Amino acid sequence: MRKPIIAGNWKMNKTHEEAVSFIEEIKGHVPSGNEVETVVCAPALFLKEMNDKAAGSDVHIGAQTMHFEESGAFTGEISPAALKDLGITYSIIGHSERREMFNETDESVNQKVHAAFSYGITPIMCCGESLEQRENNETEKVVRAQVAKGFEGISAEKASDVVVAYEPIWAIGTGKSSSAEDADETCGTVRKVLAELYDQDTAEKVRIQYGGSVKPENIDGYMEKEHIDGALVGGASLKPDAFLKLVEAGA
Ligand code: G2H
Repeated sequence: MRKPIIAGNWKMNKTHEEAVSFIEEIKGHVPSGNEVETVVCAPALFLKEMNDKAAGSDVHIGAQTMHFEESGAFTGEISPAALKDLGITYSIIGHSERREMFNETDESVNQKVHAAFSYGITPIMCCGESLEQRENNETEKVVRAQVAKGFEGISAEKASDVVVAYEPIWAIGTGKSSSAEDADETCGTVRKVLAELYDQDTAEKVRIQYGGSVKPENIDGYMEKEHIDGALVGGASLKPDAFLKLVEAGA
C-alpha cells in the first residue's frame, strides 16, 4: 500500500512573512502523517524558518531544486549539503520550468537524483510531455526516456523511495488539467517502465504524483485512480485553506 503524498510547489511566490504564517496556519490541521505525506516546496530563502515552524508537526518542507555538487563555483545555486544542514528532506528535481528555462536535462536530473540520496533528501522527480509531443503521440516515448535516464544507476532499494511527478507541460498553470483517465494512463506507463528497469515489486512501491492545474475541485478524480498516489500542486497550494483541502483529499 503506497502512502499518498501531496506536495505544494509554490514556485517564485510569497514573502518571508507569508511563508512562515502559512505553516503556522496549516500545521495543526493536516491529517496524520500515517494517512498522507504533506510537503510544502518553497523558495530556498524561506526554508529554514518554515522548517523550524513545522518542527514536530506532520508538515515537511522541501526545496524546489538543488544542485548535484556539494559546493563550488556555481553562482546562485543551492547545495544539497546546505539543504541537509537545514534539515530539509525533500526536493523537487527537474520540474519542467527548470528544464525549459534553466537548461536542466535528463542527465542533470539523474545527477541530482543521485545527489539527493547522498544527502538524505527524497527526490520528487518530474517528467512530462509538451503539447507538441502529445499531439505527435510521443507522450510514452518522452516519459519513458525521462524516467529511464532519471533512474540510471539508482539501486532498486533507493528507486522505491523516489517520488515521480508526472506533469504534462501543457497542463501546468494553464487551467487545462489532464483528464484523470489520461493522467492515470501515463502514470501507468511510468510504473511499467520502472517494472522493466527494476521489477514489479519495486515499481509497485514508487509513488507517482499527477501535477498540472490540480485544485480542490478536481483532486478526487485523480486520487481514485490506480496509478496516481498524490499530487504536485502549484497555484492551488498557495492558499492555506485550499492546500488543506488538497491534503485532506489525499488522506
Ligand atoms: C505544475 C504545478 C506544480 P499548477 O507545475 O508543479 O503547477 O498546479 O499551477 O499547474
